Amino acid sequence: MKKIILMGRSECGKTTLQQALKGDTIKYHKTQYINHYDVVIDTPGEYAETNRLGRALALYSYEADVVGLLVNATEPYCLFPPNCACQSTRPVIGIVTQIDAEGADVPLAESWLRLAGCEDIFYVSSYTGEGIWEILEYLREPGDVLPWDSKEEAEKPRNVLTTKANNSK
Ligand SMILES: Nc1nc2c(ncn2[C@@H]2O[C@H](COP(=O)(O)OP(=O)(O)OP(=O)(O)O)[C@@H](O)[C@H]2O)c(=O)[nH]1
Ligand SMILES: [Mg+2]
Repeated sequence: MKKIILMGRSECGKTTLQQALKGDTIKYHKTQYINHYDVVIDTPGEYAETNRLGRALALYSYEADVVGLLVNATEPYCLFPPNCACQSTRPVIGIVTQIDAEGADVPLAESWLRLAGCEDIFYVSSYTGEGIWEILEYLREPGDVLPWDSKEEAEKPRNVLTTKANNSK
């Protein structure tokens, strides 16, 4: 698999997407620092929100094959400046997350990602599994065995154990 680094503001769904891609049960976990999970580099939203910390993201992007910029479909604004994708030395894809959520405005999120310079854009719900297969297919390399054998398997609704709202920790 190509290694992907996920970037986006806090609560856009990076950690949940990483769990959904791996077929794990969804459990809320606030990302505190940059984590490598096999082929996914999960980053804290604060790193994208804070100029000084953003440099860590730039550095870590060199360890990835692909950069994924995430925008939650319910977000009222976008962090990514126009054409920021051209600063990357890696291909940059856009990922619209939480497309199942109430009030999701997918075309608006997509337009922000296009403005940021993303040509390939994916649309996902880590809860329902929609769009997960397309991302796995994009990341797949010859000889890879995916956690799922088919689109139907990959896009089954996930078991959501805890969310930010009901997380007791
Ligand atoms: N409805 C819906 N909620 C989601 C989805 N993905 C994530 N969430 C919820 O959104 C909240 C934040 O998700 P996280 O994956 O922790 O967000 P994050 O981008 O990793 O946040 P930080 O670690 O703070 O940077 C959690 O309560 C998730 O359960 C989705 O596809 N649909
Ligand atoms: Mg996280």
